[in-house]
Amino acid sequence: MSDVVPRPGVVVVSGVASDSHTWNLVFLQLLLEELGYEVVNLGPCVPDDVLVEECERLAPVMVVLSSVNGHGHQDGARSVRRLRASQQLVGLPIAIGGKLGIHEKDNAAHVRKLLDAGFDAVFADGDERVVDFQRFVRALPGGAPGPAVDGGVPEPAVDGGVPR
Ligand code: B12
Repeated sequence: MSDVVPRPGVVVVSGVASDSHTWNLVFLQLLLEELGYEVVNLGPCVPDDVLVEECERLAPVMVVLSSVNGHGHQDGARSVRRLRASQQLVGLPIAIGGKLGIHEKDNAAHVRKLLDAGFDAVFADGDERVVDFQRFVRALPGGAPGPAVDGGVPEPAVDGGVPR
């Protein structure tokens, strides 16, 4: 018997508009399903209009965007502004992660830009990013079963693990 406790609500997983990679999305879907969520995976290259429409229609408990092609810092900032412009989605937890740029040295700047644009959490690739993401999800209201690993929401890390 599975020990996954179902969580209420849907999580939307999506690739950003320019990004055609898909296994990152499959990975996130499986990870969130393991945490007990129902996941709607919109797939790669999702235009902002479609992302906003689907989120308004599905009323998810969280949106998770992923980008690995190096344009995440641009696509993500534009997408989250569009999501936040919707009255219905203003307070929705929205996270992004992956390879947000091309050079690791720019991660700190990309993370700051994406947080300023409206994300609740940003997980630039590096050690422990996935663990931090799991902590973030567990700490959400009605989050995954059991207490958060470290008892709270971590500060989104920047530049490969240096806390803000
Ligand atoms: C397979 C692949 C492709 C396939 C994709 C097929 C498919 N159906 O997905 C094809 C051939 C289509 C492709 C195309 C391109 N690719 Co490509 N691709 C890869 C490759 C080899 C593997 C990616 C993969 O599937 N990994 C497996 C998944 C599970 O892992 P992942 O994607 O790395 O995601 C992990 C993390 O990023 C993280 N993560 C991702 N999202 C999120 C979100 C959150 C919230 C969190 C917490 C974590 C997280 O968790 C995941 C698991 O650890 C990588 C190189 C590599 N070895 O990684 C290059 C790579 C991603 N591609 C790259 C590039 C540049 C491209 C192209 C732009 C090439 C081109 N000039 O055309 C195009 C993209 C075009 C576009 N419009 O997006 C670069 C990106 C460079 C960068 N960002 O610095 C890479 C890194 C290759 C390289 N070293 O240069 N690619």
